[in-house]
Amino acid sequence: MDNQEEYQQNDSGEMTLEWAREEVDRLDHVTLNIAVTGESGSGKSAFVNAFRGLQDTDEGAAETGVTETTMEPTMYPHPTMPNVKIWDLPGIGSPMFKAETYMKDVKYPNYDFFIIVSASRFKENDAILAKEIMKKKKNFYFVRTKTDTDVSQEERKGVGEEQTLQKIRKNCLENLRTLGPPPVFLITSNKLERFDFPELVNTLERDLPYHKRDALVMSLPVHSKEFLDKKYSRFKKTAWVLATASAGITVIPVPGLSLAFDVAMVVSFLTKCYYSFGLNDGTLQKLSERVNKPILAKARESALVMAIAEESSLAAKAAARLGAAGVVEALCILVPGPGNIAAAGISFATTQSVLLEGVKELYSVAKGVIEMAEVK
Ligand SMILES: Nc1nc2c(ncn2[C@@H]2O[C@H](COP(=O)(O)OP(=O)(O)OP(=O)(O)O)[C@@H](O)[C@H]2O)c(=O)[nH]1
Ligand SMILES: [Mg+2]
Repeated sequence: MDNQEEYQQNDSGEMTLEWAREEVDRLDHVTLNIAVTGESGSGKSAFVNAFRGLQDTDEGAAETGVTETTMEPTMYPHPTMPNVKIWDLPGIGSPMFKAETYMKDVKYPNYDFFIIVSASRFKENDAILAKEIMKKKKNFYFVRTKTDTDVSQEERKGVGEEQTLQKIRKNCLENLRTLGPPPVFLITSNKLERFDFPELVNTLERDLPYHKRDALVMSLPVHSKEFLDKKYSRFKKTAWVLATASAGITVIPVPGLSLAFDVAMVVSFLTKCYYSFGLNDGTLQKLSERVNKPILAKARESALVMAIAEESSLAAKAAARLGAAGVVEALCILVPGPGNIAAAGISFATTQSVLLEGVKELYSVAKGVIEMAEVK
């Protein structure tokens, strides 16, 4: 304990070991439960899939297109972050879910916020639902889907995109007059980078407590360059936190244990980053097919991407990078007093640089992918 305290005193920055440990714990345990509701056929399931970075035809995707009204809340876990859960709720006003008891019936305290989806105009039930959500002091967001269809239909009549969007916004707000009116986000689940999805994400981020914000940013698919940059800065911050937390491990008086801990942590962190940046084979393969370019092959030119894809070699690479410092650490921990602090310093600097170099490499590959796919 003495050594840990000393480390904190020596650390002139804001990040103390204790703070970093709490952060790591929060990152591991943070949950995000998102409720998606709206009328049957409005595009809820397609939205749920898009939010999870899945295509409607992917394994594990929510079924779309079939006419079947959801009779009870259905949970869809995020494919790589199981603590992020999206719930497809039954529509309000259905025989089993009366407006008066809806919130209680769907177990409202479970959700962080609600997304009310509509493909055409918002109806009275949507406004009633919003009022009920407000009463329970939860946040809600109106999402108007299938905007792509409206824009192309109007274009055929010679009406420009901006004019169509204005018309839809005006119409939505008129229908939601009694509520304020609240902002409405026009989106298309087929292409999140179009229309207001980035704005919706910014708003959600602003409203969420900060540790849930990280979970949101890390779990959403990369849909724009700006969003990739946002993910990159989150992962850089996490690298700092993890390196700070791992520095405290040097006080464990078993040579080699610190290194083993660091290797496992580096592997888990970079793997998370790899999925979050959309660099896994499945995602890249689909993208390659969609834009008809060898994106997967290009990404695999990165040794780090390859190592993560083939799991086992990543641990060996991380161990090799961290190993030199590990020997010094093992020696230092046998020496009482300031030796431990020196070891913590070495461990911190090495672990941090390995994490930061890793995340930077993955970011540069992900940026290349976006450029190749010509996502704006
Ligand atoms: N063009 C376009 N089609 C969409 C969009 N969102 C959904 N759809 C299509 O609209 C149809 C209905 O979408 P679903 O996601 O199944 O709707 P739902 O609200 O889950 O329907 P229920 O589960 O029956 O209540 C499907 O054929 C989707 O492919 C969109 O943003 N753009
Ligand atoms: Mg559905």
